[in-house]
Amino acid sequence: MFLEKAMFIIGELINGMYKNIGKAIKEKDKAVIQRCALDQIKAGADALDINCGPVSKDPLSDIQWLVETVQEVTDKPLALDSSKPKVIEAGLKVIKNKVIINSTTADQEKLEILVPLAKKYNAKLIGLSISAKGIPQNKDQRLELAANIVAYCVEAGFPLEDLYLDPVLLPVNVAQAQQKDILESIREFKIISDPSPKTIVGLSNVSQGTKTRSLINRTFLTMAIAYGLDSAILDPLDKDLMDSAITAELILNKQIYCDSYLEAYRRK
Ligand code: THG
Repeated sequence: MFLEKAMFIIGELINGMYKNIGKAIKEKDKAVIQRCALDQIKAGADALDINCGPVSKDPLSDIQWLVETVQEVTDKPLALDSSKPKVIEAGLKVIKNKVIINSTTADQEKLEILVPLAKKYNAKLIGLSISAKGIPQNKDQRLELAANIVAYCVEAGFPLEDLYLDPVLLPVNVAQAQQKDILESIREFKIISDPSPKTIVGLSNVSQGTKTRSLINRTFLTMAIAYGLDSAILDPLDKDLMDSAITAELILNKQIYCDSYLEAYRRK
């Protein structure tokens, strides 16, 4: 049976925003970081996001320490997550595993640095459909910014199959009227060019500040998968969330049904 490619899952938990990780970075406690890496992989993560968090005093050296610490226990791809190109560049200097640059915006000054770096390191690149002017308020603005990123990559000879466009999820409790437009952007990003770019979301953004986080995350993810989502940054330790994702893919013929398909996925 021919199966379409399954979703690419990036574990979000190595992020200094989480108290335990922030503390481990400060104290250079390798065991906490390595356990967090291995737990996420065991739960089905294909790659790991690496983010030193908002309070890091020395992000250039912190990201290098995180990358080296994680590479001691896994050869899965790492997503270097920072809004500062200098921090990403520092992480790239010590990378051995496959790498994803997370992320560029549609701003010229970021594209100029990050697209050549992605080429140099053979990295996949996440492009956020935002700019210094702010977060778009509708689908047309998201598409315009995404198309700018695609055009830059074409011009620079960066392969579009390695570009992941991110509409940037907003919390449903503050931006409820935007959610449908965000879902539709996922479908429309795919038809900006041929070959298609890929699509990705940072899922947990959608439920920030709400009281039913897990339910909102898995419902949004299921719907986004129906709109053609290729990849997500999420908490793979949320078993209900992973089960929903695997089942949505089963319905789309991206997983083979057997009575134990959930267990079979985790043994992949
Ligand atoms: N797109 C891309 N990358 C991203 C994001 C995105 N990287 C960062 C973020 N968004 C995705 N990762 C997270 C990680 C944690 C949370 C949300 C998104 C989160 N944290 C808890 C909170 O803020 O409530 C922290 C709780 C705690 O301290 O335990 O929700 O959109 N490309």
